[in-house]
Amino acid sequence: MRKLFSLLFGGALLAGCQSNPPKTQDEAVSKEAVVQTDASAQKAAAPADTMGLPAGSIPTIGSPKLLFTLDDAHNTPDGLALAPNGHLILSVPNLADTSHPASLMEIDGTTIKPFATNLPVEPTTKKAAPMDLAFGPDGNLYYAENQYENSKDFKSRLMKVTMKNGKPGAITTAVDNFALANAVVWKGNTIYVTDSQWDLPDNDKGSAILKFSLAELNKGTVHLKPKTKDPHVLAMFSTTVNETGVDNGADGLDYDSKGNFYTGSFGDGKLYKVSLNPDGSLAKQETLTLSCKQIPCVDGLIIDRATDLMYLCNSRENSIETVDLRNGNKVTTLAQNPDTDGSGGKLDQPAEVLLKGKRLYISNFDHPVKHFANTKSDAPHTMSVIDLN
Ligand SMILES: [Ca+2]
Ligand SMILES: [Ca+2]
Ligand SMILES: [Ca+2]
Repeated sequence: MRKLFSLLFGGALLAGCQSNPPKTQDEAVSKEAVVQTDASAQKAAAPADTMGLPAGSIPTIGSPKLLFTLDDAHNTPDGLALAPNGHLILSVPNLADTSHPASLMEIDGTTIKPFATNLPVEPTTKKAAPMDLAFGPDGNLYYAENQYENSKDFKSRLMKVTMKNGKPGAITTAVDNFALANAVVWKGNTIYVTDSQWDLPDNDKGSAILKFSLAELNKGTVHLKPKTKDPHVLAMFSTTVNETGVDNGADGLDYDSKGNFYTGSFGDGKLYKVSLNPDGSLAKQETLTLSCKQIPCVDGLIIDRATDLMYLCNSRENSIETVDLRNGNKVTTLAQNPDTDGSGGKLDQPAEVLLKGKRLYISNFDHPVKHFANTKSDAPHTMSVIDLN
């Protein structure tokens, strides 16, 4: 037993936790500058935000680079999908300023252009609100919709963009009656979708992962039954509401090299692992125990299945964290900034990440709630990248 303990302890020591010493003179100087700025800011801000993030508590780590500055008509970039031709598709729900219609953009290297601009609005809210998106095995593009900020009455949808010769064609409703459809991922012929507000009659803090087969979607629009454990529900979660007051649950979604799914809660930061039986039904769901650092808020995430390293957006603390799923769920902060407007590629409430080769693409959502490091939606509206080595 003692040997086991010493082995475990030794392992923990070997794994080591981040201490973030400045690596270069520039970094040392900027770290110093942050400390000085925040010390004066703390005097003014501390009394107003004692339950949240004290001013000066957010360090500068890493140096994400600016990829694009978007205009005011594209004020809230969010979901990212890798297209079959290697381009990226970006969703822009414009939730920070809904006077501009939502759209999809296409990214080819360092250029960005409109991809689909006339997204079908939901009939009652009169808005489109695309979030995460992914190409299916049928070659078509599917996007989740977040109508929750427009209506709490289960108006969100999963939409299908029919692709023809690499161009978007008709856009139709694949599934309706979500509360807040958020992330999507295809695995084989099944699409998995998180609903961050899948409440039940006895639990208004509910959220869920739901799943749909391509064969079922091909038969026509699927109508979910709100406030029930609909047959499409794979796993359900419950959010413990903290001082942010946010009860949104399951958000980002991906799977590891063994086919286990992971989602994280936006409201309380819990990370969940969901394992399936060979027939696709739920085998087990568990809350991950993290080492080195706790994460208070999980937005978009992606797993590099070559290494089972997860990259996730810690929206509240304005950072990108990695979670090493093969090494004790060790959390390391890859990049972090205090409150910024996004200038120069600094993080501005990251919401979604996509890994292509060694480049990590980051959408800066910049649409905060209370007690977030990011305090306001502001121009510039930006995409950042981090080149991994
Ligand atoms: Ca709720
Ligand atoms: Ca901004
Ligand atoms: Ca901002």
